Amino acid sequence: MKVFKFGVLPFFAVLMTIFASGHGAMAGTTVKVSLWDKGASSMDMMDSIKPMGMAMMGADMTMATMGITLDTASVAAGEVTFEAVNASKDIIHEMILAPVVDQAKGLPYLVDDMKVDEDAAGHLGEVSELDPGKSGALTLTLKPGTYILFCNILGHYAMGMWTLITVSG
Ligand SMILES: [Cu+2]
Repeated sequence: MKVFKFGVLPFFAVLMTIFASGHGAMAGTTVKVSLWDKGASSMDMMDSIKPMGMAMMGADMTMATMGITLDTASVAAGEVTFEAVNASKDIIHEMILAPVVDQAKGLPYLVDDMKVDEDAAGHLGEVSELDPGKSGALTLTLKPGTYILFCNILGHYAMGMWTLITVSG
């Protein structure tokens, strides 16, 4: 019996690893979210460009110096995990999810605060304030529809830091 004692623990470790990965595969879809910017000067154009939040007038997204990029534009309804990475070298970013009620109207925006009104936007969850290089995850059960992911650090939404994702039934 002594001979087996040494073999039991590694065997258990392998078994647990298989169980854990099998469980993960059944837990819905994963979306990889990159929160990026073009460096510390990304906010410099804040006063000279037109705001680039969703449906903001005159928005030219090609001018964006920060943004959110997803590895997929659509997912199936059900459990969805957003794995957010702050790819910036020097700026804090975050990721907030909200439903899009009317793409033409955009999100309720607090002009003086330079932020989206998160409560009025129907905020569903977030990975808040990630330091450069840090990551975090958000898991939600989503119904079919269009959703927006945005960063609500002061001024970032209007600088173009948002993207859409479609959840299909
Ligand atoms: Cu940001």
